[in-house]
Amino acid sequence: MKITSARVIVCSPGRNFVTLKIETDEGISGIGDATLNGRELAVAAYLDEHVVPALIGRDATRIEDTWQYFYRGAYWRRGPVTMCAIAAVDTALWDIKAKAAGMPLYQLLGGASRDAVMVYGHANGGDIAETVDEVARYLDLGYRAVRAQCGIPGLASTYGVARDKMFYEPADAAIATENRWSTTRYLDHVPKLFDALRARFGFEPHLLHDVHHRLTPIEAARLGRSLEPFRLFWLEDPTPAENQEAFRLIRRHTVTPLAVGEVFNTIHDCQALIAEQLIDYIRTTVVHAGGITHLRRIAQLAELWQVRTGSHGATDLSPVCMGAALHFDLWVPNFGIQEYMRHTPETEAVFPHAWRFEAGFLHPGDAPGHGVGIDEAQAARHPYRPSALPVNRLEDGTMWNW
Ligand code: GCO
Ligand code: MG
Repeated sequence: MKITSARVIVCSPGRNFVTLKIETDEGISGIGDATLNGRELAVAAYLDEHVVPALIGRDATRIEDTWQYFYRGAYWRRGPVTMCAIAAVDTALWDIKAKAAGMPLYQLLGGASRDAVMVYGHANGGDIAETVDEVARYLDLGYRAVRAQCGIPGLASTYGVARDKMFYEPADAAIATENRWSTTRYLDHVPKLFDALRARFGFEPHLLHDVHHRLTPIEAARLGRSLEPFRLFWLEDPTPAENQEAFRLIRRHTVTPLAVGEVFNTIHDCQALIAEQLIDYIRTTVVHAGGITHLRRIAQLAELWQVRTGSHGATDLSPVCMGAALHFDLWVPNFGIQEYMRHTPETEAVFPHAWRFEAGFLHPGDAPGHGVGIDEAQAARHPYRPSALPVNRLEDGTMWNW
């Protein structure tokens, strides 16, 4: 089966998405997500200039060889732009192979290891009372797991708190908006939030929290310890993780489970975190970590060390990525949880999908392939709009991690 065409489709149905569509001489086509939030056109150009020309004429069934060709063949290894581009090719080829086999993708991977995939929602509010009500809303929708994010007294805005509660979209301006940050205020406030949540809901619902890379290792250790009475499912991205060794320090001080990896793009970013058992959940996902082919290698390394998966699933990961991720999740033996931030109705109209939500779980559906399509006429109605993620500064103006 030969690849006859490959096209990059950029659209913005409420937010930007980059999609690669690959067509073959057998009339079977597949799509892959290539969206890198705030840097979308860098990946589109990488695909257009450096990947698409080399795809034409290749054997569409040679997924592993194609992965190796674009990874080793680039000479310049790793990095988010390269790995998103490779992920898009890989996802589209798995889609094609599964369609050719007449199977849902999870069957090709080895079949279902569970009935459906537990997901968590992203509840947020300006203050504790509002956040508690938002968590209640998710529990009413059937969620078993909810991530809770809350405004911090004295800070005008912070990560995770949205105007539109169900569709959190941080990339909200052409030039990055500036936030201000105070670790002291934050560390004082977060335990009060989880105290209020456990007082209202008890210990049955799983509760999660995202620190969004903002603490130093010793501050993260202190937060983890102070949250221990509230038994979190996980504490996410407590400190930036370029330096994997930093987690040794956090781990020495707390038994709060740790989840890391949404900004990682290869197995080399998390090798020490996994092999030293410094984390409990690895959050790499299909689009940012080189597709199904590479995510599988990461998950299988993690399995050796009883680290479970918890893939990133924010709104900037398109429904195509979500579809592929759900097939992966249904199969992967060491599955933990899947993030699920809802997409807007405009996005859903562009990307019709077989996956479905029921009582806190997602199922990828049984359509051949990954079960997500793209309505190109709808996509054309939503042209690209430049949009950047915010930046963050300390109260004295020092640049910090957003
Ligand atoms: C999450 C993430 C997101 C990111 C966003 C960046 O856990 O959902 O932290 O909210 O900020 O995906 O593009
Ligand atoms: Mg996160």
